[in-house]
Amino acid sequence: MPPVKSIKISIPTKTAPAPVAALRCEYTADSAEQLLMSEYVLAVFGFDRDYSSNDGSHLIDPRYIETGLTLIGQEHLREVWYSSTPVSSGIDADVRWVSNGCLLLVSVTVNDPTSENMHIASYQAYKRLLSVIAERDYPYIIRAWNYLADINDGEGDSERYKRFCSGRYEAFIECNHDLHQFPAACALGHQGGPMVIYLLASTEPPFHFENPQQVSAYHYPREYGPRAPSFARATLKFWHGCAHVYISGTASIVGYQSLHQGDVAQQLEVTFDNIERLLIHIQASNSLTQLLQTLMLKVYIRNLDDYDLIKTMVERQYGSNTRTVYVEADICRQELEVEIDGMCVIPMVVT
Ligand code: 3EB
Repeated sequence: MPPVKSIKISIPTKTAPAPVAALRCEYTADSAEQLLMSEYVLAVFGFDRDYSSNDGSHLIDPRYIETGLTLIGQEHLREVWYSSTPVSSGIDADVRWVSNGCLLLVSVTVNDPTSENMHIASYQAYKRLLSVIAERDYPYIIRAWNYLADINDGEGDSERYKRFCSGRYEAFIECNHDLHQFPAACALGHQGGPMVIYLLASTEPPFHFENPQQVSAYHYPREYGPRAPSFARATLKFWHGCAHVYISGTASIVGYQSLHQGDVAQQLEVTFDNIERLLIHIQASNSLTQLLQTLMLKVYIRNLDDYDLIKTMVERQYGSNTRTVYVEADICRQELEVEIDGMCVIPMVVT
């Protein structure tokens, strides 16, 4: 892989014709059933774990992924990914997949593992996902999403998140995955139900980035668990006519330490700062303002009581027009109250 420094991106000053992106992401109030009628819909992500608003017919479609997360302040919103070309989909050995020629999305849903089984469940889920992306010739992972119940249950090394990290790490290493090729990711706790893991993979390699003011997660010290978390802080992928930046779950961590325990407002300020520094680091000379206009965010909130404050601060930081969903979720470190992930789009000409 070429060194990251060799990429030059410049945003055209004149308005270029709108590129046809291989992948376009939105939040929508349209029903999953309606969306999935289109062969240009790659995936629909539900925040609706009791399926109450749907008749259920979409659940068998491999393009439907229920995150198990619960929305705050909004109802019946889902995330939809559109492809510029018709997609094909199927199920291989319990792995649901959908592809459009340049990208492959794979997902698994595993009955809520017991704490004792969390390590092996995570290992097996990742092994299955990694084998399907290899067999289907989309070997490069761009982004991973991990949602599991009761993520902070268990003391010390027995915490479910730490066990999850061990299984994931072992699956990656067995597949000869290099630390520096770990994808952008998030890992959050939902309020119960199956563990859901999905990966976005591609035929061409992306570029992974670290945050200059954070220790790489895969180098976290031993006190954070027997196996460090396997993820990059952000991943840049060139699609046709644009590039996407996938921002990993970002929280109030500087170096490797959590800051401002018990103070959600200060934690959020550090999170904003981390996202800004990360984007500046990736963007180098380009306009951050322009990049921020394309942001799409998920805000994970541990305590519902913090929603109003967090929403006010997020809207002040990114503008009230920024596409955002707020969800109830446990952050993987007990002392963290809030985490943000998302993506943004760089329209570009490569020089
Ligand atoms: C952190 O920065 C917060 O284990 O996949 C963020 C993103 C976090 C991804 C993961 C965990 C993960 O360490 C937690």
